[in-house]
Amino acid sequence: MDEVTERLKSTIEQYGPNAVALYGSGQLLTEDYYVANKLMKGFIGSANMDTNSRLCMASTVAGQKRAFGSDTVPNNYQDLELSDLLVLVGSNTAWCHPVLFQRIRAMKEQRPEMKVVVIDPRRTDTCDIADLHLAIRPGTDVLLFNGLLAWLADKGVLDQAYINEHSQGFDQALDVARSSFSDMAQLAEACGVERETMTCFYEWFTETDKSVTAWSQGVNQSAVGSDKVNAMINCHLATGRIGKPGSGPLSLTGQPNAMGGREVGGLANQLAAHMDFTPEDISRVERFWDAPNIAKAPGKTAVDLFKAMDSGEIKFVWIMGTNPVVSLPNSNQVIRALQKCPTVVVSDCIEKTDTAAFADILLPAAPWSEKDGTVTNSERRISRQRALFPLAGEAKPDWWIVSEVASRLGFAEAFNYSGSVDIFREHAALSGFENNGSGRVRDFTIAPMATITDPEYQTLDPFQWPLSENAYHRADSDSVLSRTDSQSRLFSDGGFFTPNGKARFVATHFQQPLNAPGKRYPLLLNTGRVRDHWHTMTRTGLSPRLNQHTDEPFLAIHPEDAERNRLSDRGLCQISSEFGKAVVRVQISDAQRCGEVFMPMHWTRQHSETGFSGVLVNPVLDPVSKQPDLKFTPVSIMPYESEQ
Ligand SMILES: Nc1nc2c(c(=O)[nH]1)N[C@H]1C(S)=C(S)[C@@H](COP(=O)(O)OP(=O)(O)OC[C@H]3O[C@@H](n4cnc5c(=O)[nH]c(N)nc54)[C@H](O)[C@@H]3O)O[C@H]1N2
Ligand SMILES: Nc1nc2c(c(=O)[nH]1)N[C@H]1C(S)=C(S)[C@@H](COP(=O)(O)OP(=O)(O)OC[C@H]3O[C@@H](n4cnc5c(=O)[nH]c(N)nc54)[C@H](O)[C@@H]3O)O[C@H]1N2
Ligand SMILES: [Mo]
Repeated sequence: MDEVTERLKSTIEQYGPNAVALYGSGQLLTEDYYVANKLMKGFIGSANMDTNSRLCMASTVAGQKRAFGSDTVPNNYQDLELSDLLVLVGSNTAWCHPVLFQRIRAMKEQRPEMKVVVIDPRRTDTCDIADLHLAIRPGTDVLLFNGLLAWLADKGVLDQAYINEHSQGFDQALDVARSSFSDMAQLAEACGVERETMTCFYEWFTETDKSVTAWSQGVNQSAVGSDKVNAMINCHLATGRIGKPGSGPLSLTGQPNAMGGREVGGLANQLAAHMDFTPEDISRVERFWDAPNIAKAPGKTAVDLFKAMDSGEIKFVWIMGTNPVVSLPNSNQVIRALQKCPTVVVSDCIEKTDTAAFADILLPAAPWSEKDGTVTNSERRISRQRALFPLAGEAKPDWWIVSEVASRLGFAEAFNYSGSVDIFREHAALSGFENNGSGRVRDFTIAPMATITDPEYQTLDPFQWPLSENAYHRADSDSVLSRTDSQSRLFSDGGFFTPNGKARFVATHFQQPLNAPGKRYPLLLNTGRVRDHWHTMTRTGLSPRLNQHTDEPFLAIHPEDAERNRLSDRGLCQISSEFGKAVVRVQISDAQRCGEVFMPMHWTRQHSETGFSGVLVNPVLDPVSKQPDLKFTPVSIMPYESEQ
């Protein structure tokens, strides 16, 4: 602790606060995240704190803020079950949100009229429940939804009253949508699907007003991810299908606390509690924290943060609950950056990881099952996580480690927490601070929780935000809180968080990819998940049973591409991109489109010397959200002969 503190102090003294960075994770609990963000942005005085949510949710955050003026998911999980048409875009729900998938499957069995459409270049296990699968050309989602908007206008199913009363910018969005294709035949061709398949989807969307569009990384992890989000939201705003039972847009978050991190300001362009770097918000947070040194402008986002380490601008980094050597694009640059950075502190619950290998100081953090706090899921529902086991060895909760360093830096008073409940109360108080009608009101509030007692926190049931003053009431002075609303939805009657209260249509121009396959790298590499591994396998890799489903890294490739490249099933192949090389086993599969290959993101140097996809992936970013396009890298492939 002293060493971390000394190095932090001397870096700040010598080079200023912006030479320091913190890189966090959607696997931290809200309380951990709150404290880390407070230390960086309020006390160290730099907004160079970003999180792996930049690789995960940033495009949804950007898209929702553009449309709604706030990072709000308007609907609930229940709406998936109430919908007549569920559109899953870029989401392998069966493998990645298995609990939700089982709910959808069960409901579909009960309600045969419910239709499911899957939009994914690959035929995944999610297609098992699909009535229609659109195996679109990667990156063409904007075009597909621009086409849908134009179709809805042509069929006269717009909700003109909703558009007039609650939105702005519709005409321009429709003009741009129309101008992005010439006719249905050309549109289908550009999206790489049969015309009949496409129009069937459009017809189904026209026929029912109970439609939910849910999406995940096939949307977010894209050079045009924010536009994909807005192209989908545009269709929902135009039909008034938002925040209603069984209809609305629904972003499926990835990590356990990818939403909670956004609530406390984990991203470099957020300050705290859904506040940004406006003069009013800066002043408000500064006063609330009594912060001596509040950051005044956004900091560096994930990929740029590591670039700044590579160029020597950042000289101290604290990595908490994430494994960037594996999960960031262009890993060779990440490795170079960590080698150059004079101080690398890593907090992890596992000793040996690809990132921990570069740590000057490795801190033992308590993981899930040993720590205590809250997380927020995709439907704005905050749940308690409770420790099941005592802390192992010297491990400590992340909030404790950060608070301890903060105290040693001289900020003991502001970080004097006796447990996660103290932090939760403070976080709740900040959410309600100057947020009751004076000035611009913020969507995120759990204000009544500011006075929650210790026993109430221990037994707290899951609840959704926003939590207005009257949503909860105390049955008597010292008993538990009783819940009065079980499902909350927003925006069905407008009430957006933009300056004039109206939602914004965003004109989404269709753009050709920057980094397209060509002569040298003719195939397109898509990366993602397998059923039984979690991310960089630091934990699932330890379980023999979980290793059975997929026991080694692979490259899925269409039979024609395999033949053209002289690859045989189960043989080895070498994959090359402009950024690096990998060697893995070939898996010939007609679930792939021709010209496109898929490789899992999970394997690391701890498990496989050569089967690691991060070295290949290009660091192409969405210009709005700064989220990297992890699904679209040009590569070349050849058989690999081992030298023996
Ligand atoms: N088993 C398992 N479950 C997990 C995780 C895990 O590691 N393992 N991680 C969790 C996390 S953090 C996340 S973010 C979620 C991610 O959950 P998902 O987003 O469902 O998972 P991915 O496999 O990353 O990608 C989803 C799909 O996007 C498709 N796709 C690629 N390009 C495009 C495109 O241009 N358009 C469209 N429409 N689709 C495209 C891919 O083919 C892929 O099938 O999963 C969570 N759940
Ligand atoms: N090529 C490619 N890359 C991707 C993606 C992709 O689809 N393709 N997906 C991206 C997405 S959506 C995500 S979310 C990221 C995920 O990428 P990472 O965040 O890098 O992956 P994890 O393996 O979850 O890393 C979590 C680390 O924190 C440790 N840990 C677990 N719990 C705790 C805790 O409570 N405290 C602390 N201090 N440490 C803990 C784990 O041991 C592990 O080392 O990957 C991104 N990278
Ligand atoms: Mo994620």
